Amino acid sequence: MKLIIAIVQDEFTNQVIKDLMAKKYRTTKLSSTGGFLKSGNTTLLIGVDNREVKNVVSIIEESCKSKKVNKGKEELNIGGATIFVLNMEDYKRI
Ligand code: 2BA
Repeated sequence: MKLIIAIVQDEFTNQVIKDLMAKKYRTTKLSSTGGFLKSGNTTLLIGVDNREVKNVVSIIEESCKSKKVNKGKEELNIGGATIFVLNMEDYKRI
């Protein structure tokens, strides 16, 4: 199994969760803050079978779009989502 950690811009969170739920994927939503911009974002934890990873990543990609923001004189390109896929040693629901 894999644990997908997706850091998503807040404006896309509701749509992503709705789309994941529609496909019966379980997800946990955590409020988080970007270290660089110090503004709110959302971290989603999604545990899935290995074969589901591609599908989950596609669902996230569909709703999350990158955008440009200004920080001082700098223009930053914030990704729609930052995704980590980790091997999960064990998964239990008790
Ligand atoms: P923030 O840390 O607030 O970063 C927001 C955006 O600022 C980044 O977008 C990137 O365009 C820029 N940025 C971040 N650190 C920078 C630096 N040291 N120098 C110049 N520009 C920098 P994204 O890369 O799309 O990241 C969006 C959010 O995803 C981040 O918010 C952070 O919360 C998370 N993130 C991204 N990469 C990560 C990583 N390797 N580990 C943990 N969290 C990460």
